Amino acid sequence: MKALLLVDIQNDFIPGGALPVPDGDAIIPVVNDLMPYFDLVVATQDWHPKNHGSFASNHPGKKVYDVIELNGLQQILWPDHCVQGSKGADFAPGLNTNSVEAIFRKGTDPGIDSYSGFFDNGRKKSTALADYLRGRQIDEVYVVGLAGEFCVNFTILDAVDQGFKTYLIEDGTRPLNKDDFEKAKADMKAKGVGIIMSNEIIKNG
Ligand code: VGL
Ligand code: ZN
Repeated sequence: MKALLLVDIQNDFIPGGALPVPDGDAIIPVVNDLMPYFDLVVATQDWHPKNHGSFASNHPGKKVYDVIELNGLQQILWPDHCVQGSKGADFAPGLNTNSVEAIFRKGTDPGIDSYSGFFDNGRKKSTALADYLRGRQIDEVYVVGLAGEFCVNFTILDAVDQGFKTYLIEDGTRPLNKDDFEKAKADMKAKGVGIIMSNEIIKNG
């Protein structure tokens, strides 16, 4: 069985948001068109408390994109984004959420960031996404969302690690930085991830 996993398609990650991914909103029609071809659609939501340790605003003297050590892990400092209950944390307008059967929220612990939809960055706490997928007899996971080299990339690497046959649908994502995304894709390929375009699903669906 095949699942489509929507990673962080939220207002703050599209143009006009707090941490906008260039052209991020262009994925929305692609993602909507893909949904009917899957046995299951699930989503993740970046969902930070205001005092989250990844926010530069919580580290006096530091600026956005500075790198600090947060509880023993390297942490890039971000603008405040996806604050729990804020407009920025809502799903992006136009995203069809009707067929989303479950939402996994991440980044809720102020002391640690969580790029992957499966685990926090220290791999200490699971979101139970892998068990949920297994419980639904999923063996193939197709990933779309934002941002390509961060949450999409780390979600994909954990999906592989958890034993799922994993695909990146390339026109269903956009990166913050193109060069970093190219490196991430090479890493994914080396780990056996299939990199495909949405028309390969839609035409064969
Ligand atoms: C993300 C940076 C910080 C993402 C989330 O969804 O890629 N990036 N929080
Ligand atoms: Zn975040």
